[in-house]
Amino acid sequence: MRTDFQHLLVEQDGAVLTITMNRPEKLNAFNDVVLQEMTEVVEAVAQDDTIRCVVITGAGRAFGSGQDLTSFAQRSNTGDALKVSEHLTKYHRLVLALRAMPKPVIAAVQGVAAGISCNIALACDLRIAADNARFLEAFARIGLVPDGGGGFFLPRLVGMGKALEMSMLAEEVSGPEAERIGLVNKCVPLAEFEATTKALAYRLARGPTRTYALIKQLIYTSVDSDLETTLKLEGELQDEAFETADHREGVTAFLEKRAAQFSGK
Ligand code: LHQ
Repeated sequence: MRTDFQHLLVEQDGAVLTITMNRPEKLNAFNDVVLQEMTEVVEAVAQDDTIRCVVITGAGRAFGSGQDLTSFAQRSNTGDALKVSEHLTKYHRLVLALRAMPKPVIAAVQGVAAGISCNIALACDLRIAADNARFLEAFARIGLVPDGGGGFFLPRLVGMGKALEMSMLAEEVSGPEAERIGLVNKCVPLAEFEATTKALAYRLARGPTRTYALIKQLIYTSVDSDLETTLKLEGELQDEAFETADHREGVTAFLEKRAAQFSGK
């Protein structure tokens, strides 16, 4: 996988890959290059067995400020406007790749996460926030509906009432509040943010990776399914998990009263 990107920093340390959106002067707003580069990396990582956990974060004082509105406005002014739904299909490809990633993806959010950047964080499996985080479904401020899967993720994470409140009022939700309402898994003081993210990422990277992929499939499918269908899927996925080396290692380690050494296989 290449790592020489224009607007991303991509660093692999052991089995953890960190993708840092790197346009700090624009608060890491998504332009076409960021979107294309991010999609390229995310799709490549899915195929790379040496990577067992992915962290997505932002450089500077923000996670991301959403779609770059200057480049979008320029397009409209030059008559080069495209149908927005066509543009959104590129984001949809990224969102779907994140959800289908056969390993855990963490969004590490410090500073503002606005618009589609917020919803990219929601597409990740787990979210760590610093206490300076500001989650903003900014869309209604500019007369738009939440996109990038926001309309799907928000009610599933925080319930319909909060989802509507965040989308209609378009007010910032702080890191501590985001933890309270279930928008993020954990909010920590900014001074502990990097260490907490790292500890979680390395813990997951040492885990039973193939089983994590099956867990994602089970949980993500179940919220749109019924009990009987989910129980059937559970059986199929458990058959797969049962065959993994990590399952055998987990049981052996338990019986030998030692910590399991998972290989991700
Ligand atoms: C920006 C941006 C930005 C460009 C800050 N673009 N420069 C998808 C498909 C198609 C169409 C439309 O939408 C979408 C999805 C979306 O994501 S729509 C939502 C787009 N995002 C927004 O509406 C958020 C716009 N930004 C803001 O409201 C504020 O900048 C936030 C709340 C993010 C941060 O506020 P502050 O911390 O006060 O920072 P700031 O406003 O001073 O921004 C710093 C700089 O970053 C500033 O540039 P400057 O040259 O003045 O220093 C901003 O213009 C620039 N910037 N967001 N999205």
